[in-house]
Amino acid sequence: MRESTPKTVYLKDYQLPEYLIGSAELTFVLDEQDTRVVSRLTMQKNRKSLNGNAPLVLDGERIILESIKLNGQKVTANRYELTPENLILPGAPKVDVFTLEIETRVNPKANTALEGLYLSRDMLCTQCEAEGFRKITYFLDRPDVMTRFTTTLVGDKWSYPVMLSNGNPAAMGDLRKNRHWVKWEDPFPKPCYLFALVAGRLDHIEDTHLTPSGREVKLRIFVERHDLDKCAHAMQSLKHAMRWDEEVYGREYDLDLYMIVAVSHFNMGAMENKGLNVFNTKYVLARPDTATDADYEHIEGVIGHEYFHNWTGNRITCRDWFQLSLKEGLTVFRDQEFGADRSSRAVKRIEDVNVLRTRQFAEDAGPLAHPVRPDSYIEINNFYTMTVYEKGAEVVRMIHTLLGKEGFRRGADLYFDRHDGQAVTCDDFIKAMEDANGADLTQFRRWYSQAGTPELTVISDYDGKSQSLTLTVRQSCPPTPGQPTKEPLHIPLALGLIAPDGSDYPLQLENEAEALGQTTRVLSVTQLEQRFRFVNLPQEPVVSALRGFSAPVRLHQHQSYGELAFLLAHDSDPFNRWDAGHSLAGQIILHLAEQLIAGERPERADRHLVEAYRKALAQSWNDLSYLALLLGLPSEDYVSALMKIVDPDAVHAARQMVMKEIAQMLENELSRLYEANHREESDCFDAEAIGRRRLKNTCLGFLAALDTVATHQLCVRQFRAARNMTDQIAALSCIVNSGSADKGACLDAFYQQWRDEDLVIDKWFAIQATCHLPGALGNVRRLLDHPAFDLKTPNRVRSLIGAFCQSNLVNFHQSDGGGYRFLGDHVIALNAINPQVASRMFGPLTQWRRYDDARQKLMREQLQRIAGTDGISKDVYEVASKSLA
Ligand code: 7MF
Ligand code: ZN
Repeated sequence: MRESTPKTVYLKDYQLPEYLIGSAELTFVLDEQDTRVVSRLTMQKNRKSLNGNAPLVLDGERIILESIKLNGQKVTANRYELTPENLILPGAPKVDVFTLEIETRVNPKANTALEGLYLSRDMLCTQCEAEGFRKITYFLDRPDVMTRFTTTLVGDKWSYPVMLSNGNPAAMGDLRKNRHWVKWEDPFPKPCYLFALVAGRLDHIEDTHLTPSGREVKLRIFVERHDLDKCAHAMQSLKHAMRWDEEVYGREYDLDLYMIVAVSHFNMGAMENKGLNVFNTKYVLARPDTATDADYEHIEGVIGHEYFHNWTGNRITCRDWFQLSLKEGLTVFRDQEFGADRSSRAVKRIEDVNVLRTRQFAEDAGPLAHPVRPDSYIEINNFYTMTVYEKGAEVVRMIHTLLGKEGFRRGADLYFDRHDGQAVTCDDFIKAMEDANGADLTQFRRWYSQAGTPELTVISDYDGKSQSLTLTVRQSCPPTPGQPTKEPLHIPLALGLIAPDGSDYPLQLENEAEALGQTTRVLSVTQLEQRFRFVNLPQEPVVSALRGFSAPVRLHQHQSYGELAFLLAHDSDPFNRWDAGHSLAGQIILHLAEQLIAGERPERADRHLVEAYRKALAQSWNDLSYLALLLGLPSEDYVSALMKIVDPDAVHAARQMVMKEIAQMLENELSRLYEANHREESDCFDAEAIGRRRLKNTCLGFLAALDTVATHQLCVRQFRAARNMTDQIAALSCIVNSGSADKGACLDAFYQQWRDEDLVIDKWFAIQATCHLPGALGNVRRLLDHPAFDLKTPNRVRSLIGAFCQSNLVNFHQSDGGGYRFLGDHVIALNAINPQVASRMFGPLTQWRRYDDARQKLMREQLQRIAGTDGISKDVYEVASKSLA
């Protein structure tokens, strides 16, 4: 058990900092196991703070204090106090401005939590967001303390030929004993969470970007030598992102140098440290034969995300961590739009909504539900959530929808102008949007403070006599932890009405003189119940509601299979068109699952789906990625979310049945489409080639469900001939999930081919971890002993343990609880190594209330076991205790 209950931090307790740090001159004498840090801080009392005589309380954890000097005078041990989390000078300094010089030591090699200064292979690197800087030196580790940093790195020339930090290199020189030093200056004051240093034997590629104002920016991507041939795509992505921010937001980069470093040990995706982004190798390295099309897309997205933070996060930062969505929601919205402009807008939107609806909706319906701007936390690292990021992005998107493109840009301009160089709140952002547009977002603000996914019910009533349609729209929001009741939200509801011939009606509300020619309207839903009456509709329309997924809500509409098939065939809104098919397939799978649960033996699925697919396959399409999405069946996650009590076996069996039935009924069409789009090409990455591969591999997935010798051969043929990773991995995945006799040989061949490429070996682990056949857990357990597996490497942990627990529902939930015990064991093991990774791993257990009694009991047992373990971290404690509450 924990010795004491960790303390909760509340938004309502926010107070201005009592001291500020104008500048920090840091010197690091680098060593794997004993790095010395000398920090010279220019400090002052904060005139805005109410408490002028507060003691000086610095944050610091797991560091060894050597000495302190105040204004050059040594502070003796009786004049300061050390706790596990703070260094306290009880008597406030008499003067308003003073210097503090602190010498400390840390051990990067012992730091398996990968927060603060740590070792990734031989490379020293840092991760400071949110509160990692306090593991490097004593400081005011809060985002509203913005400091000008100068960093001098001293190290061995052989071990650390490259030594990087934020800003511009200012000076360097040699020292005795084969050592050298480099001094970096960052002219922009920043919170310490944006500090970074990297040192190691690194190579780099270089390019330049010319900004509209004529600044030539050097772009460098640093990697280990053997990865130099996998950086080109990341560099192109960076250049595209820079151009996009100039064109769409009028924002350009502000230093002469932009550096990205790829490290193989990293807790998350990447980090936007000023001028020195640190990335998980997964989001930098790509070569056609090692990375899939999806990897290429993710790399561009993450490079964009971190680059866009330079304005939304770094130039303007968060006042406190409750405001995290100020930078993250906005930056995710920006990276989503960048992706939409770079490829297919419809496909990007569908992918983003899929993530939101399966992962964020589940979080919002579970014990860890919290508002986009949380009210409290125990461990801030647990609040880098789907809600803060993805729902936060949807909230920004709704503002964009309500104000329009130009209005949103005016608001953004005012926001940048008004708050540049400041640490601000979500409310400051909304205020800028309001002020620039004369808009009133008072009610809209509730999206930031109310948790839970709103339910929106749309009922339509057509009256032939008056040729009008009345829509009744109701909203409600379920209770969430700490929020039993909710106020109505301001929901932008985009919709269209489709005539029987498939064309959109021009929309005219009853109080309007004429239709304005618009076929999609955004209605503002603000009350619990509201009516909208559309007129001039000679025939009964089909309602296409929530076009483009205009609000993060659960939409309830009574639509027949026939209506859904009609929308799938005709909706002019590509998102809704896809969603109609998805929802049709989802309901048909759900119905089958319910029949299976009731002990019936359904013979076949409803014909609407096969017929709708047949129609889609007969059409000609420009955007093949879109067609691939249209044909893809909803995930087991999505179908599970539709059930009151989730039965993972039934969901899996029903989905497999539908998969197989489509393959049987449409085998010729799917085979033809497969052959028509199959090429053995290695390095073609235009949208068309990507679309072809996506469609072809979707067809292959269906055909493989037939599980015949012929389909085995088809997969093995593609696997052997593949010259790009997309085709190779798609084929291997089909093989692993089939009864193919070549399974073992293909897995071995793949391993031997790629044994030196960590990121590809991650795929090898993940593909086995997500195999839906019986026995997967046993295989996963065996793979834990594989020489390439390592609990200290987060990517490996995620590719084996994470993939099994999050993406292999049928095996993770096996009824004897083996999957739960497996996860329990590893959360406990990881807790001692890396609390952040441990705590992010057991999401699936927190959803225990959604399962049957037997599974609930087994899942709860594991949560209790975790919560009761000695030495449990704050991270894991918070998630376990909240999900049991
Ligand atoms: C795209 O947000 C979208 C989200 C924090 C770490 C990166 O830039 C970040 C960092 C976490 C979870 C998701 C993302 C990031 C982090 C992320 C990355 C790319 N400030 Br934790
Ligand atoms: Zn971010």
